[in-house]
Formats: sequence, structure tokens, C-alpha cells
Amino acid sequence: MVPWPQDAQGATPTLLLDPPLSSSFALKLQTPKHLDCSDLYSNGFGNSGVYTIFPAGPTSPVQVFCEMGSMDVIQRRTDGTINFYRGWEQYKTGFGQAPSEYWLGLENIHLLSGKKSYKLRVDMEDFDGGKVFVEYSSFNVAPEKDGYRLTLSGFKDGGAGNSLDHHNGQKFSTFDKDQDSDATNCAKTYLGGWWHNKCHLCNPNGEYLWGESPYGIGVNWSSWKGYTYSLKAIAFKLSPQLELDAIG
Ligand SMILES: [Ca+2]
Repeated sequence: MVPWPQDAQGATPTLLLDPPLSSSFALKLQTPKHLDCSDLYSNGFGNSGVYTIFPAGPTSPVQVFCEMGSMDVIQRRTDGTINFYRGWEQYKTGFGQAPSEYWLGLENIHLLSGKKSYKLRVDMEDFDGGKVFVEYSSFNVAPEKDGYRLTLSGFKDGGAGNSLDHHNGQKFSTFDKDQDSDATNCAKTYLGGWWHNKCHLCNPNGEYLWGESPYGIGVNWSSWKGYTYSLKAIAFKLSPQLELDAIG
């Protein structure tokens, strides 16, 4: 008898979910309406894939990529197919398309982070096969009236270094809404909406530039690869604090 393949948590997939469902099939099966990927995971949707979540309530579906069923991917860069140089309204509501490149939207991220206590994990890759990550044990995004201000704590280094700490406590800025702490317009100078400070130590929404690239405008994580290297991939992932602890 051929054994069932094991998933990353070591659990044996159920018959229902193995082989993996197509995302459209999974969407049809979804009910009731889930707040986040963790809710889906708890209800048996254990495979990575695109699902619909409802951070803003039952009439506002949002497409998201759930990793291992339990992590909500709120930002993802993988191949440069999506333009991330966009204005405030698009950063507010979200753009791109799961599972490829997308931004979940500041309002959705804010609503999610207000309903549960989340951890943040950021996974990164370079073009030579290098993979690193960072984690923060708490992550919160304030409402729009406070500029979608970012609050982080509990840094844990998986090799990338703490470049995001420079952005802790900052409001979000786009080229058409400068809320950064610099005299210049950081989002305009460095080609991406972000929680810019003076201006950035990381620029995950910068221009997708395939490695060596002009200073500061690429998909940078300066404490790993400096300001003249644009990463191959980066993804911001949320998971509830307690449930991630339980998984270990
Ligand atoms: Ca400014």
C-alpha cells in the first residue's frame, strides 16, 4: 500500500484534500465565511492555495493565498508581473492577484490585525538560491485615520536582519500621500508605497529589478543584501499568535 504523503506539519492529509483541490473548487466548498487562513485551516482547508476570506464582514470577500492553510499572505513579490508603483487608493483597497504577486490592501490588513493578535513572518529569496526570513511576535496596522500606522515587536532573526524595525511606528506613504518622516517624498523617490520613515531600510514594494540595481529603488532588504540588490522573492505572512505557538 502506498502511504499518504505527509504535509509540512507532519499530518496525514484527509481524503477530501488530497490530491490538492484546484483553487476554484476549494472556493466553492468554502462555508461558512472565514475571517482568515487560520479559520480555514481549523475547518479542514489544510492545503496551500487561494481562498476567500472576509476580514471586512460577510459581504466583502477578499482573495488571499493561504500558506500551509494557516498563514495569510498579505504581500507577495515573485516575478515582476505586477506593477507596485501605485497610489493611495490602490494601496488602501489592494491590487494584483493571488496566488502570484499582490498587495492585500491596507484596509484589509488593518481589519485582520484588529480582530486577532498576529505574528508576522517575512520570507525572502535572492537569485542565487539564498533563502532567509524574519519574524515579529506581534504585528498591527492602525486605522486609516491614523495613517495605517505600523506597530511591530518581538524580532526574531532568520538571517535577513532587522531592516523592518526602522519602519516601526510609521504611517503608510504612497507617491500621492506623503506621510513619511523625511523632507522628501520617499514613496516617489524609491518607487513604492511603504511605511517609509527617513526613508527606508527595506523597500518590499519597490521596483522589481532582478538583482543588482540602482540604489534604493528595488525590492531591497538592506540588512541582508544592501541597497543595490533587488530580491527575487519576498512575502509578508500573518498567523495568529496562539495558533502558531501551538503548531510550534
Ligand atoms: Ca515626506
